[in-house]
Amino acid sequence: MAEKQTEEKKSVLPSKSDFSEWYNELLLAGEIMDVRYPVKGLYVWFPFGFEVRKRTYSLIRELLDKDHKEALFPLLIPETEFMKEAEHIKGFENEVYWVTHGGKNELDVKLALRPTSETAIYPMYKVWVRSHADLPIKIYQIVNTFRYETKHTRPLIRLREITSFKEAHTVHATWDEAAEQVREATRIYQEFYMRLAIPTIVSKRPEWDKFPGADYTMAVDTLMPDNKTLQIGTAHHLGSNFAKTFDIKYEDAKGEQQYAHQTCYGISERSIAALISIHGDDKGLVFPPLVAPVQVVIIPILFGKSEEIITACRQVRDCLTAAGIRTAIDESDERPGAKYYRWEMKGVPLRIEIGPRDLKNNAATVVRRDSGSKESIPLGNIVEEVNKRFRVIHESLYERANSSLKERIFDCESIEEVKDKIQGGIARIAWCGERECGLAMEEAVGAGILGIPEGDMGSGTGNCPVCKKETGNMAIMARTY
Ligand code: A5A
Ligand code: ZN
Repeated sequence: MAEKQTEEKKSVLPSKSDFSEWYNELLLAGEIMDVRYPVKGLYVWFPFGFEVRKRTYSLIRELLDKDHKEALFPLLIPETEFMKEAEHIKGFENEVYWVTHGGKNELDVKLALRPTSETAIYPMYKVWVRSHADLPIKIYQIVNTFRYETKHTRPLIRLREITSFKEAHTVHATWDEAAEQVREATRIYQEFYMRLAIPTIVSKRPEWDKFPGADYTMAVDTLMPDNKTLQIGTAHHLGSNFAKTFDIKYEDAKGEQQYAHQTCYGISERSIAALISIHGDDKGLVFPPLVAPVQVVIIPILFGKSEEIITACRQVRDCLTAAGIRTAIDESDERPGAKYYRWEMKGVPLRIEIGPRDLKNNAATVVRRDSGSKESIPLGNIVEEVNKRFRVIHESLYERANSSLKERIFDCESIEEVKDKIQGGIARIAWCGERECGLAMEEAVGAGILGIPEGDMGSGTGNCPVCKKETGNMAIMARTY
């Protein structure tokens, strides 16, 4: 009977090959998000999901805190400020929620719920920036933002309330310094995603797809299991566009007034969408040890008299906990199989089983969540053995994700080939870089150009499929979220 119930439970999660169904079910079964909140595009973090968020965001905080300061600006932006930067307005006006009333009174000046915070932060930067000695300024905040998205909303991926918007806003003396900061931002994001074992591609967005008000946009993308790319971070060079509208000036060494140069860069809970989608499997969540809420679960294997085994399990738990390893012990009355199932769903990287035979050998059995592989390890060395496996698990998760990405990048020579290949991932094709050719390519393919990637992936030789000119630039195209 117990066996049968477990079997039935196992069928809750659809196979990952049916990605969309699998993703939706996993959010609930893995207790990440509850999608039943009665407003479209707004979702609820379960405590377990929120813990994943907390651990994930502590990684980005750690990276930023090296030379950024965390601050907090208001959620409400007066219409008068919001309407200052023409390009920015054009980009966001259809996505803004407006607060028009205070109680029954109509407000004199409408207030926007921030869709992003340039227009909340930069009026303050105008006051804060005085001299070149005040620069650079590097501030970030982690907040909720609101976007009235009209495309299909999806938990963690396209939200109307983005709950975990990490946005950094920097101010520099020169355009070149700001450009260096944009490079630094993409390096930080790549490092962040490395720690989540997620492979990324960095590319410069085509000029028609840049952030409203920016000189240019660099984007970080990853490839999801359903062969569509997800933009999981962006860094924008704002030039002095906002500095001019918000009058952000500094006095240079010669005593002359200069407009400042700015950047901003952001990520959201899409990072967690990528984390669970890329590593998860048919049994549920799979977490890299760095972010797993529970890193090790200990399951006592009991036959009859069990005192000794329970004691050994608790000793191991205490030992691992003392070493800073997040450890749980499952002493419930369920059968081991049911326990395995539950902790596998939760993505726990390592399971330790201790039964009579293990104890006799002064050993434990460890099972890796990512590969299912089983080994016997000596109890004497448990902390070291566990930490060693954490490193191996992290590396193999990254390797597996990275080969899966590489296998789904296809070199193409014609539009027809691109159309065919993007069903299976990312198409790489020569592009002269001209706007007209790029737009024609997007139109013909029915999908976007992500950009010309950094590094080797962005260079090669070929002819632009539209104007036929020879070029050394390779662009990547994909179906996107
Ligand atoms: N101020 C800058 C940083 C900005 O707003 N940039 S952005 O519009 O590109 O957003 C930053 C990142 O947030 C995007 O790269 C994307 O990963 C994420 N994002 C944007 N809209 C989102 C939405 N509706 N739901 C979830 N994530 C979103
Ligand atoms: Zn061309």
